[in-house]
Amino acid sequence: MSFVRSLVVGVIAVLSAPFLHAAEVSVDEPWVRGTVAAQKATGAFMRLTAASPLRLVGASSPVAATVEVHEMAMEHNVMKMRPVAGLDLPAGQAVELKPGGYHIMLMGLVAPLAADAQVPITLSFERPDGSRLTQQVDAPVRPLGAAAPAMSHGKHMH
Ligand SMILES: [Cu+2]
Repeated sequence: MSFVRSLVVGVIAVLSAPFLHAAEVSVDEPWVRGTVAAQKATGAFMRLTAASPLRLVGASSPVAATVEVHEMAMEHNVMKMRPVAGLDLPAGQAVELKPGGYHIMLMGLVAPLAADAQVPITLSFERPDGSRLTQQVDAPVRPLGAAAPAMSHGKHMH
């Protein structure tokens, strides 16, 4: 009887595991920098907080042929960006992906990203045991140089 019960509990734990994993990482304030006509690449930014240690190992999006995790780093006194194999997310600690720092690079854009669009991005994470999970994010597009024009135009809108 107790064997059957522990078997049932075990099966329930296995079945519910994917649903628990869906909330393993919270994604806050995702956004993508808007692009102009000939531009083929842009960055996606967000704040990631993992409940338990995870590693961001990749991403994909239908709007871009190639998606990579990038970092900004000084190389011979020049700020450059380069792909990284992964970005560690310590448990309970918010990790910021922002302009000038880590970001998700969308390359080979299939079309310009207009300011009101939503960009679907699938994030891939790896757990310490090597297993993977993915999470879907819808990131709104912010226009290039949004802050300054929005403020200067504000007075004329009403
Ligand atoms: Cu980049």
